[in-house]
Amino acid sequence: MAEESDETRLFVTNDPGQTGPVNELYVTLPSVPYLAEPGSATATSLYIDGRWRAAGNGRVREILNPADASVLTIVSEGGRADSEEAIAAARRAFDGGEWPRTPAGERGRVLDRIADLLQRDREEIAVMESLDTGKTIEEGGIDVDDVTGVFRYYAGLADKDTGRLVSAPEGVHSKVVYEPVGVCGMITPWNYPLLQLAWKMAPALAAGNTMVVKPSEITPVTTAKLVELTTEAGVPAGVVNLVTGSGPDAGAPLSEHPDVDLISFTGGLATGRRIMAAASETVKKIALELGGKNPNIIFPDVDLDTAVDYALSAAFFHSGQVCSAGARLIVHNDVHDAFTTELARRAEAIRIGRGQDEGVRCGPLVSAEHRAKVEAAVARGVEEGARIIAGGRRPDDPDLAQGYFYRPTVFVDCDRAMDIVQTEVFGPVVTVERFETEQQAVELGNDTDYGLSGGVWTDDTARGERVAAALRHGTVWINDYGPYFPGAEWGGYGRSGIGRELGLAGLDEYREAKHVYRNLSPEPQRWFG
Ligand code: TXE
Repeated sequence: MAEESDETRLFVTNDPGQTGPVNELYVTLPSVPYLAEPGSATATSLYIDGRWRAAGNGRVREILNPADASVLTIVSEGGRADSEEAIAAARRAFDGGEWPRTPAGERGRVLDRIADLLQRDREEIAVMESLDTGKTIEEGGIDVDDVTGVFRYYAGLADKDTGRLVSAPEGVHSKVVYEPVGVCGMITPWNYPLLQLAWKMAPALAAGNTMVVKPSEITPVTTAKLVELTTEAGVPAGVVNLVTGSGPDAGAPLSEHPDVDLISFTGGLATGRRIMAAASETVKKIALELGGKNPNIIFPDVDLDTAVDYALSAAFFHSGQVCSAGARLIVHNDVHDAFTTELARRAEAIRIGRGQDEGVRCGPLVSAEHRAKVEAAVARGVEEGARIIAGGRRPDDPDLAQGYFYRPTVFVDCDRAMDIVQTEVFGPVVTVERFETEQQAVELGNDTDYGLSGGVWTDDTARGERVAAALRHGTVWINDYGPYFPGAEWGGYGRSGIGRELGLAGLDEYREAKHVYRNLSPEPQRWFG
């Protein structure tokens, strides 16, 4: 095999005893006890008050590999009663437990340990994420590294800014202190299960909160793994609780229950609205990230080869199942034809297949239901008069017939009023509109109900800055597309959501500011005589 190479090679196997040369890593699923063997009638993937256990009603769910529809593992299908138990455990751990009272620096050290453990198990987690979501193992590894960085960032931040003295009159001592919000509900989607949870969990833990986590019912695998790592790192029982199960059964109680103080949700607009409405009953704090339809503006003065290259990644990375995907290209008239011809040529050449296979760049879509939604959106686009110049179909390869694959698709002749231009498809589908002037480009870029992110490509520095300033989006990339940093806030204008994740604001979401005022020598005021 590859003995001469220093690189570790990964193999997925069903045989738990399988071993090979030192640089070959064999990963089995389930390799952790809470993920049950395919075919099992029981599973213990709920984690409540420091104990892995089955759903109260004993129900289980099959988790499918989107590349071939085979059963990867069996997890517990938690329901309302399980979520209520998890909320009660988190409440106890907050009201009387040690975590909120642990010095912030010590909490930071625990977060650092979580980061160490993520790196220790990097390869295993990358494979788990790849098998569960369909993304490539390489992308899974990138996710683990990004998430490690997020835990390290909040580990460092935990004790850096815990309050401040406030200017006050003589004889008064006045300070603002930051305290954890309380019990946090965290509901996450299926496209970046590990990453989306880490963006919530790391700052919430750093600030001293307790939590109940509800991952997407179709991709719970790495969430369970991360929860396990938090325990290994020293997070006390009851602080992190996990309920696997459906949105309406296991998720809804988190947004409704009076003992939950904050709900943080990443997912679709329709569910976000439901959660916001439910949370209003008890006036919870809410943080919502609800996706986008993100413009990527191409001026004619850029190197087209580079711009096409980045446009492909922006649109088709993780098969377009990315909230910040550059799904809406806005291309200057002068370069439109050359740009789209090259874009289509390269889109047709993208290798799609199983995320575990060497050289694959696009894996399957996450589920049969989701592919059906993408196909319906493409059909609507055609009806509206947009023209497909690449993709628009499932792959021909018979080896991929059982999986939920869809070819990268490029639409031209698009108009801003079209549904395919305005509605988030969340698949490998990009639309192209034309513009002539800078003002038109900005108008089109802002002509969306969303406002999550956008890109602008130009060699003119001043123009790049002008357009970035004018775009009403939470992140704008100039001559790039996609990078984020743990220290830079992430979130949306408009219907892309409420609040920010990452950065300083990402920590503030999970803190209450309390003003403590002390009168050093109180004397009667005689206001009432
Ligand atoms: O997401 P849902 P879906 C977009 C994308 C996609 C669309 C729908 O356009 O096509 O959303 O995807 C939980 N109370 N994004 O239906 O329903 C659910 O169990 C509480 C953008 O798969 O939003 C899961 O854990 N929770 C996005 C989570 O909500 C409920 C990423 C997200 O699922 C619930 C994914 C309820 N009533 C999809 N109903 C992004 N912003 O990145 C469902 N859930």
